[in-house]
Amino acid sequence: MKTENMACARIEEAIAQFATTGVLTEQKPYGNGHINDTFLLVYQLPEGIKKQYILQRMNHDIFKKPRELMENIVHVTGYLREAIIAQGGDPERETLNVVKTRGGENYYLDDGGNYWRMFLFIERTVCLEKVESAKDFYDSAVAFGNFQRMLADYPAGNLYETIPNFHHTPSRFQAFRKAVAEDKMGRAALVREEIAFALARERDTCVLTDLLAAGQLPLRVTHNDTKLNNILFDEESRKALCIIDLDTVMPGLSHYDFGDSIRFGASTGEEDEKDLSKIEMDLSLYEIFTKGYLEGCGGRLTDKEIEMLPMGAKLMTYECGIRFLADYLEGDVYFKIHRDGHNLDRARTQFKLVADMEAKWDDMRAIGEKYRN
Ligand code: ADP
Ligand code: GN1
Ligand code: MG
Repeated sequence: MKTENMACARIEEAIAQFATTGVLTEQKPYGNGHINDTFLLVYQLPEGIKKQYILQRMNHDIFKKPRELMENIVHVTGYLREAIIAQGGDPERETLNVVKTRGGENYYLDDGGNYWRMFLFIERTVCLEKVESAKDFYDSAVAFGNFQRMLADYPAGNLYETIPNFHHTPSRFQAFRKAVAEDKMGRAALVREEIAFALARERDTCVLTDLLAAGQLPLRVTHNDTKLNNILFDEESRKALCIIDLDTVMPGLSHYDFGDSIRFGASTGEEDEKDLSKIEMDLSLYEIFTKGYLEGCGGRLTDKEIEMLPMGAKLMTYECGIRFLADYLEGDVYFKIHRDGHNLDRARTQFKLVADMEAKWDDMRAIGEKYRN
């Protein structure tokens, strides 16, 4: 059996708990997520057939209540499954499928306090770290819009809030300010310019939450982590097939999903690009995503929601930037890093994008107007 870089000593014990079939032949770390530890498991079935699973050690530091989180996922995927079947789709490929433990539980808690879960591996798909064609991005927009539409009547009251105030930008700003004030690693002096950039935009942070509080924007069921690598494309047809990473499905604003997709996918470079001259917010990708997302939502977004989409893009990008920068200042305790200064590089791309959006603001607003009807 091939085992590369096993981060978790208890993985063998965890694997044995789940209701898999066949003989395990390979296990390896998988994907580029910043949060959970993800592994691909390959099993051999009779007659040369292979079956694959995704095993994840959930990030218990970040997700404090894994039982509630898994209940959310089981309920949401069950709901999506019905909708997919009703529209003649394939529920094993178009939504995540939780593999239960042999005892029928949604996850396994080992003696070391690690929470493990398993999904069917969705075969013959590609996962993109960067937009490769405008069509991919358009398809992802329709898929995230559809996700929103399919969950429009989901009883939001049944959802646990897996990370309180996840996209509450004013709270994120307070946390950022605290990280600057504490300066635990003595790094603040190295990033004065970035800190000043973030502090100068405090006034923006409460725009969306104020509109929500005033009843001018509706609360919906949202994904909240809609970056392009949280969607799987069918390898053959290249269609956006399945939305994954459902850990943060919670009540939220449509702007959170729209904005997070823009910050990641409409950028001309990767999230951690060191050469900032390569980073811009591509206006044509912004337009394509706006068109696709509104189509996918099926005309359900209100005029006010559409008017505020540019602010969604800017705030989600800004918020992610201050989260990366705060993590850099706190010693890289939240997002996985793969090199020194990784979180700082990430923060810088986000701020570059924010500045670019500010320069393109009138065009972004005009695009919203264009697709309003
Ligand atoms: P994180 O929260 O750490 O981002 P994800 O749930 O997004 O974790 O998983 C990390 C990566 O693993 C994804 O970007 C994708 O490449 C891959 N992945 C996750 N679930 C599946 C699945 N069911 N089938 C195929 N690939 C998957
Ligand atoms: C994390 O889990 P992943 O890698 O898809 C983070 C998002 C950030 C993103 C930045 C639960 O997403 O909020 O926008 O990194 N997820 C969580 O790349 O914090
Ligand atoms: Mg992910």
